[in-house]
Amino acid sequence: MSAPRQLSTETVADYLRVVPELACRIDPEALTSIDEVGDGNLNLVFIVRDSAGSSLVLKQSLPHVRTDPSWEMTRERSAREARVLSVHQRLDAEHVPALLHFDHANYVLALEDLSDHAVWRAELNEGRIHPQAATEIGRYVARTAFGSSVFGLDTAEHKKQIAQGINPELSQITEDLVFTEPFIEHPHNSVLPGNAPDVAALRADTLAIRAIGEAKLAFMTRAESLLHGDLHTGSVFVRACDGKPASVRAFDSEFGAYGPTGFDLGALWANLLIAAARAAALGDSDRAARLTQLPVDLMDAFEDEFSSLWPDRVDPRVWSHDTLRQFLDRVRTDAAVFAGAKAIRRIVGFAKVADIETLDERRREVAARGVLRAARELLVSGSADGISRTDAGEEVAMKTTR
Ligand code: SR1
Ligand code: MG
Repeated sequence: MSAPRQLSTETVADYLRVVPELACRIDPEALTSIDEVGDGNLNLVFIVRDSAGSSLVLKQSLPHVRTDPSWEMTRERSAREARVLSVHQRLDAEHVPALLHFDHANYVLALEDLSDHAVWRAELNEGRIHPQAATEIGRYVARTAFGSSVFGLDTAEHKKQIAQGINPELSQITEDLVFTEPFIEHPHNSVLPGNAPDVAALRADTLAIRAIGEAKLAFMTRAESLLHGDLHTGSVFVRACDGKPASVRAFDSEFGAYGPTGFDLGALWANLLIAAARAAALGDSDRAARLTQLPVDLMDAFEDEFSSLWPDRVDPRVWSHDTLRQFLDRVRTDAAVFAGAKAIRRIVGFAKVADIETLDERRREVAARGVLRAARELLVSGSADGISRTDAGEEVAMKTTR
């Protein structure tokens, strides 16, 4: 087997010439632009356009973390992403980019070009909220969760899907980076000197340590549905203008694996909490208050959509309305707990977020402290009470404006 071709802006045209499956999508002899736009931690992303106005995205994994070449990482993550995306596309095509082709030999996904969309995190950081995105992502999680769970698949198919859906290396990264490293001394961690006492308090907090341990156990053992796996605001595209229909798409599902359904919801919740902390730190309490509403919208939309699918459950003989209610209550609690875990990792651990990092040092320290305190409450209480208009985001607003 030959070595994978390495894509660059210089080699994309040659690459396209040898992929017949893409010949009807784009003309390699008439390319007008090839832009490398990857801004995540891991991969190369090229937007390719031709003179007929066609375009597509080529995404290629590297054998290491993009931002740290000494950190080796399996390129099989491209195959995991292609698989998760194709399952999610079947279950909810409205909320994911179309997968046009997957070239396993070269670890290249060809994807629908969504460059008329913007990354939600960037929009939030510019003060544009796109509140409908929380509702749409709630629906996306519901449809993909129901359709990949025992409720939506017959038992033999479900077992096959779980076996095919494992993602050991990237799941371990989440186990380490989210559920372990922020709670111990680790070279991946860093905080401002002013936040060191906040982190020390968290690590000395026996209730927080117990809760993160339970959350890690749940993440590692509860294979409820095929998760996106990394559903933060930087993994969501939004389009809300230009005369085109509104559109919200979840992309970048390379961390996808079976896990607890509340994990994806918690990931988004955490990043909305962080967005609220940024707004509060900048003195915009109105925007902070509006952002605190979004986890409510997210969870409500998830529940409404999941409930609407419930009549199609595989086994209505024993899965009653009570089963649904108990399941939804547990997902709500899980989402709160995972939101706490995911918010803490973005403040303390590897892979920080622009929402906080682009603040000046004084505001960053205050915002980080607010996020850590709110996240600790979510993590420890795991309470659906946390999802209210006086929820953790507002807590952040209060603490960061004091
Ligand atoms: C080494 S990967 C670091 C982080 O980037 C991704 O976005 C995931 O969140 C992962 O934890
Ligand atoms: Mg990513």
